[in-house]
Amino acid sequence: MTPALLDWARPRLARVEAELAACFADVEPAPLREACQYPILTGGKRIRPLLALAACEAAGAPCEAAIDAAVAVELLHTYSLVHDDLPAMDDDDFRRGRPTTHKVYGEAVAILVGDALLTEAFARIAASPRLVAELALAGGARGMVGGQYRDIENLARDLDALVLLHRQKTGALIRGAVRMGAIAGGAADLERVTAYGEAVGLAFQVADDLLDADQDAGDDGPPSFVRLHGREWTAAEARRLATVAEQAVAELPGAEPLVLLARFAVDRAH
Ligand code: GRG
Repeated sequence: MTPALLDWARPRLARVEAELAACFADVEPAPLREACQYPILTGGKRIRPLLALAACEAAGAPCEAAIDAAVAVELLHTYSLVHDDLPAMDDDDFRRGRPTTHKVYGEAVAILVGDALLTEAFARIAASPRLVAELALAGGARGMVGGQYRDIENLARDLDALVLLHRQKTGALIRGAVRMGAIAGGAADLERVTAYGEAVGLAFQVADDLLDADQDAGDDGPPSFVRLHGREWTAAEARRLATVAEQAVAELPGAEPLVLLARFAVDRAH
């Protein structure tokens, strides 16, 4: 993160972390509580909650107005990682540098942990039917679950299909995060933040492909932007999408954190 982004993000991250740390505190028995808290408390960039808070502020409201929306989005994101890491999906042993939830607590408990995080996400925003509808659209079969299906069924064989997959799998929740933040902040018009969220969502994934390509230089493997079009095209596309995002919100007063976050979403790959 750049110093300007860090200055803005630090107190807000502390607020989000405190809320996340308090989740499931009343759950019994203790081993279930610990299992639910494990994936929440093992780091992550928290980019989705930051996007929600930034969109709330761009709507002219204090970020506190979107804290439940921000926490809900991160809980749903974390559930998706816990389930994605399971043997039936990506079968990963490590996440964020630590053993995955199923490696520590077993597969059955990890499925329950994902279920609990997903359910808790909706409980956090239950007072707002609009936020519930946004999160359901972003996380469900029309969004993230649909994208994950396209991924595991290997349905993305050309660029258009790959873009659609990522718009759903990663993009929908990022779009949802900024829309939820803006709604919580009382925004009258969601058009610009939606265009921003769609561009950042795709930019984030394009940048992620670049990072993956750095780690795995082979030609084999699932279709990716780098495999289909090469590194140079992919890096240029990430920058183009970040610019589209910045321009979408350029005229909103208080959009500076959104602009800095759009740059962060792609710059982590360079
Ligand atoms: C299981 C329904 C279901 C969906 C899983 C998000 C997802 C869908 C799978 C994760 C696999 C993956 C590598 C997706 C690409 C998007 C991405 C880079 C996700 C990781 O998000 P970050 O980078 O993670 O924000 P942190 O750890 O920072 O929270």
